[in-house]
Amino acid sequence: MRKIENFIAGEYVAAASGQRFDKRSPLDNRVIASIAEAGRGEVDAAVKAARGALNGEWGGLTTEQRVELLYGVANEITRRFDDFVEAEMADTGQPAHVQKHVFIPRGAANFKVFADVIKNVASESFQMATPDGRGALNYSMRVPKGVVGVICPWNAPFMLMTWKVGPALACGNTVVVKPSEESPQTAALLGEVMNAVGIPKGVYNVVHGFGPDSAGEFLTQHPGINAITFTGETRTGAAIMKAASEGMRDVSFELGGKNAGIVFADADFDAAVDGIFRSAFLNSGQVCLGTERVYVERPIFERFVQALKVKAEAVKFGRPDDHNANYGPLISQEHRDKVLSYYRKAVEEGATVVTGGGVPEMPGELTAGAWVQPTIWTGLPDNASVVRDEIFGPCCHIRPFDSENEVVALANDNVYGLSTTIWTNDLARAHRMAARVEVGITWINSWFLRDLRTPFGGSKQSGIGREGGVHSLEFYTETRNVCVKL
Ligand code: NAD
Ligand code: 6OH
Repeated sequence: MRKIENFIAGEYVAAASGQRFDKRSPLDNRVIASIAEAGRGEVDAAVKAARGALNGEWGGLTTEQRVELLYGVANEITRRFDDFVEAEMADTGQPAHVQKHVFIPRGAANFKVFADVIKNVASESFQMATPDGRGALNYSMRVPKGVVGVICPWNAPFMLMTWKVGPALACGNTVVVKPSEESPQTAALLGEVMNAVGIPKGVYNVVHGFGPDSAGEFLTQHPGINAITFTGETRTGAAIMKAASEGMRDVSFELGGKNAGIVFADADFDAAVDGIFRSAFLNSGQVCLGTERVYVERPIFERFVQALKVKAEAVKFGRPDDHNANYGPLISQEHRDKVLSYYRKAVEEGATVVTGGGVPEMPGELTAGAWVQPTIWTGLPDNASVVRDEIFGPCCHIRPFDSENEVVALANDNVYGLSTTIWTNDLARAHRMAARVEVGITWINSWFLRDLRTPFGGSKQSGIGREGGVHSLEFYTETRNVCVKL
């Protein structure tokens, strides 16, 4: 069993209270780690360390020096690749191939890409006339916001944490990170990387714990935090926004989704089935960008439902390092209870269960894990809770549609607006749809293709602000104007 400590001012430290909590494996419910729970004292020490670094060595570095250090972080993550893969697999139970090909490489890229972005930022300047005829020069500079609180979810822990820590550090801030209580290990491991590379102590700090009345809340309430960036549930975002209003702290939120996948009859059928399958079931459906509502044009509806069913029934459950398996469990028993409650609700609301709806039979100790079947429903009314709520599990409801206008209205009839994936070979229609579906991210004939320079974020209740490329600078820096009399 691992012991995971807080990481404050470059040192691994337990909580002064001695308080710890357990992390259980999603595979078999065994306790795999004991984690130090930060109290107000540890959060305060972490914020002070972050402020000290900002006012000390880190704050005095040039952009070029920071950029070199961040390249070093990316390289060191790559050197310790197997350790990150192993830690993330242990916390999430998700297959090795997803960690190796998607999530962990993205962690390294998040440092490299934002180092590149910051190297290439230009600033504006204006020459102005003055009454004495000598004139003045105005120029702007981007300065760090200060100490940034980073609060993260469990579904793609390392990728989503570094997506915030990378740009925050590139812009010259320091951070205090609160990883999810369900996925503390890669955030802890990143501390070793920071020390190995020579990132000054206090630049990167990690406090562990829960949300309410624990490290999450203590961090968001701390007056020494200048801005808060959060990925997680919309409800949690609302609580954090209240805390941030004290002291007028800025927030950046990536929140929930109930994303629509839209398939027109003219689409490349096999590509659409593959794309919707991936978008609904990757990471056992625990992806904010995932598709839980699928709309299929009527002429191909039945054929599409059958094709998706065949793929869903072909998944092979098993341990992340089992080469014969390709499908993992949910993150926890608690999350499984939530997902299974929606599986029951779907039946109560009148769904036809096309496939799944329950728990797969697992061998031996895996019976105690958080496994659920990929599930497909049809036949639900548009106001069913299963069609409206974010479930965050491996499931989708498929409904036929007859016209472009109808499917736009259906897609937009939800409080969320994170992303959509649209499948069609009609170019003009693809662009019309892109303009009309109310989301922050639209994929045409693709899904989860990510260029890290592009704006990323949600509309409606799916978020506030955009991160990615230069958009991240809007949040992680402030612009200062300097006026020089000539
Ligand atoms: P969550 O909101 O339950 O928890 C996220 C983090 O917030 C955790 O670290 C938690 O401990 C902390 N937290 C909880 N209450 C808090 C409080 N009152 N104050 C401060 N911190 C608090 O979310 P989750 O269950 O970990 O993640 C799943 C959710 O995240 C889903 O809704 C999913 O859609 C969303 N998500 C969104 C994106 C996106 O980019 N839009 C990406 C990934 C996940
Ligand atoms: C949500 O589960 C996945 C979010 C993805 C990103 O934040 C990203 O940068 O690709």
